[in-house]
Amino acid sequence: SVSAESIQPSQNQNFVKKVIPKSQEQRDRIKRSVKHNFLFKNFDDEQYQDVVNAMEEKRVPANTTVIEQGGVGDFFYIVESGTLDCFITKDGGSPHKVTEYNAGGSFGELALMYNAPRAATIKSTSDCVLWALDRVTFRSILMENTSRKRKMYEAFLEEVPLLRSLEPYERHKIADALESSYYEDGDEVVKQGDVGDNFYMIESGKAIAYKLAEDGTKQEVYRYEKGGYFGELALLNDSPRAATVVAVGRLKCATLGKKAFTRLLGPVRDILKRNSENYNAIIEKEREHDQHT
Ligand code: 1OR
Repeated sequence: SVSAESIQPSQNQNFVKKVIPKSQEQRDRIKRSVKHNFLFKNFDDEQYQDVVNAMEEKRVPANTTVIEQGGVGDFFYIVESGTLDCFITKDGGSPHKVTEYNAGGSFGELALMYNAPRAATIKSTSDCVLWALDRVTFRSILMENTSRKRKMYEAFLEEVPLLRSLEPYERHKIADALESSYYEDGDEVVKQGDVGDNFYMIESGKAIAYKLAEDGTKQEVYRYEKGGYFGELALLNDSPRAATVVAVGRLKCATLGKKAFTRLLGPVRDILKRNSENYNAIIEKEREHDQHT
């Protein structure tokens, strides 16, 4: 299993930067490929240039094994185009598919981060254009960010009831994509009627959800505390925000964008849906209550 202790980022500050010459056209393609990849967020110009310089273009035909489970970790990969499947073989079992990748996806970071054997096999399902980043550059530049975030959110994500059924690795991927946001007492985090593009989990503090009736009266419908979540409905149903959520005291939320929400919370989609049916029950109850008073 993966342990955080084996990570020593930035041990290698004076490494000789690797430069593989590239055309402007290749640089443009890399830029498009990493645009939506969280691992490349918050890079300064120099870090970004160092990473782009070190990348190597690899064209692989369909049905090529790019990474073999148990093998030695040499490269981290970013997908420019094409599709790949990821398989895991447990002791004595047969390979089962755990995930897939397409343009903008990335894989192969674990063996480089933890000096561990490859945890999975990755095989192309169509012709692919990949950008490979060597181990030294990965460890020097990409790893610091990645391991910092995984560590920062690890304890919190373990405490979120919604995510309990996920594998540790699935929570790591969520950590990569999270951003924290802060609110003061009374701030509106989401507003009823707005378009929704984020999902929120409460890291600390409290919040209350209100529904606005047509006559302008506010009705409290839900209270949240640490480990609770909101903002999923608009993303699940492509609908406007169904309620306004307001911070009670200082509030800190871990947020996921819509794309990451869809991709990373797929495994708990059923739980999200099931829980959201409770909202209707709550609102029905309130309504009945109102009618009888
Ligand atoms: P790597 O360097 O070990 C194989 O090479 C890559 O497969 C690995 O890095 C990850 O980038 C990727 N568990 C471990 N590795 C995974 C997983 C995974 N999925 C993709 N990779 N699990 C599946 C989670 C959906 C956990 C299964 C228990």
